[in-house]
Amino acid sequence: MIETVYIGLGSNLGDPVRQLVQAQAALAARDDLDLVRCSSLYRTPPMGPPGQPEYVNAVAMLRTHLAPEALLDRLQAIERRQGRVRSGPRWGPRTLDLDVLLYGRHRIHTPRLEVPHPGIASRAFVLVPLAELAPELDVPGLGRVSVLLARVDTSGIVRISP
Ligand code: A4P
Ligand code: MG
Repeated sequence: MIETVYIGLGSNLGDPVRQLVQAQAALAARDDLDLVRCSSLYRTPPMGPPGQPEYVNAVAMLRTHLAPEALLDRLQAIERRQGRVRSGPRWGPRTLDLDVLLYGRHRIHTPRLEVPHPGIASRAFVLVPLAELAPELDVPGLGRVSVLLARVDTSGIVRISP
């Protein structure tokens, strides 16, 4: 069964633009998934501990037959290859964060995965790039992306590349 999946990409350390471009290339290079489309990159104000650098965020649309946790394994391998160390504070700075935002219309609650990602509805840095790819998409349990986007504060988010 092939599913359409949306991945959130974020970085605020180690040249964030380069991190995201490299992550997109790593996704495109895999033969167990199809990178369909990527949003623009956006500069976004940090959510979390104060004083951290600005983030760069984007969303990628994939098609894959990988099961959700197998997909998460692949994403975490890419994070590790790009120097991600899981040691800092929650929501602290990171070289690369890859989140499974949506996996088809599935709702997943396991110790390793919450899908749809619990932050989707409240995070402008997710909704702005997601709306660029799929404004009409219905997020299971939450509603249409364009409607969710209209409810968040998008000030300070700047599109930095096509
Ligand atoms: N996990 C559960 N559900 C998922 C999912 N849907 N996708 C588990 C990916 N992982 C999921 O993740 C911790 C564990 O979450 C994983 O082992 C996985 O099994 P992590 O990446 O190690 O931890 P984290 O990212 O530090 O924590 P968290 O709570 O996921 O942080 P967020 O929510 O990713 O937030 N500000 C801006 N502007 N832009 C950002 O991108 N990102 C964060 C991190 C903070 N502030 C930000 C941004
Ligand atoms: Mg994460």
